[in-house]
Amino acid sequence: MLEEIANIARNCQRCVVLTGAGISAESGVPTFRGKDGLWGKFKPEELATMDAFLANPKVVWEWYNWRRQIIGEVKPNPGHYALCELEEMFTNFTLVTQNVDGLHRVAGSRNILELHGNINLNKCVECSQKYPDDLEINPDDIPGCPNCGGQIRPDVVWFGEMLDATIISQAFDKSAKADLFFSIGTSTLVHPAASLPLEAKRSGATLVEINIEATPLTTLADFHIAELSGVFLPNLLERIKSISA
Ligand code: BJW
Ligand code: ZN
Repeated sequence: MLEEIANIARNCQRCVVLTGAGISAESGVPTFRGKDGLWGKFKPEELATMDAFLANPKVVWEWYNWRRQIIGEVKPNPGHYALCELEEMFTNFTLVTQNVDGLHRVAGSRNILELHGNINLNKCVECSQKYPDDLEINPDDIPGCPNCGGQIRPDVVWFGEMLDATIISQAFDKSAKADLFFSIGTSTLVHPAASLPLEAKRSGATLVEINIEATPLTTLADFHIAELSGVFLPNLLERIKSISA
């Protein structure tokens, strides 16, 4: 399969990659679902919704501070770095990520669409004014917005909230025009992100899924690679390079 995908990639111009929590798992960032997932210990509707925040901002902030600490200590892994190099091999390349950890940027990827925000940024719950990423939040004493007095929250997209309209529309546009689409380390359960590979496939792209487990996308994908992304992606990169050499 490696050989076949590398050959297809050589002949494609417009590549879109969708990543999820699985690509950062080998860096030590917990995923959301699955046996070691965050949601095993916490219910998403108790933490990643505005209702949860309004009901118990202290618990929600404790959870985000815990995740910020983990993310602050980890580094990109070979999967992230392979995607940086892959970016240079296509005329048109877009990296769409659901991750809020910023590791693609740290690794050096350039053309990134962050669908669900960035965990290190903050905004006001009332007026949406953004606040700097070095603002440490004490869950027992959450600061008020200097503009309006509203509470400060993480600048991420919670369930029931709209994604940034420009970013999601760019992601759909690129997906519809892609000739090659990779879905990497995502359970493809959360919409609208989960619709992107469907859009690409509908428009004729070759669909490659890299996930250690099967997902709702697996039966639709042209290829399912049940390997760690941090192992498969560097191998794929080397194979593509050897074809072009
Ligand atoms: C590896 C690996 C390794 C591990 N190598 N693989 C249409 C149909 C049904 C429902 C909806 C719909 N449209 C909207 C909805 C509602 C909702 C939704 O989708 N619900 C579903 C759960 C049913 N969507 C929304 O609410 C979205 N908003 C919206 O649509 O607005 C319009 C609207 C407004 C009002 C009413 C209705 C509609 C917003 C979704 C926001 C999601 N937010 C979160 C939290 C972000 C902030 C934070 O991080 O705290 O985003 S939830 C969480 O899930 C996070 C993730 O980005 C997202 C996706 O998870 P991901 O990345 O796929 O991770 P996992 O853990 O699920 O999977 C990891 C995978 O990796 C696994 O498969 C492993 O096997 C694999 N793996 N190691 C390769 N080394
Ligand atoms: Zn405000």
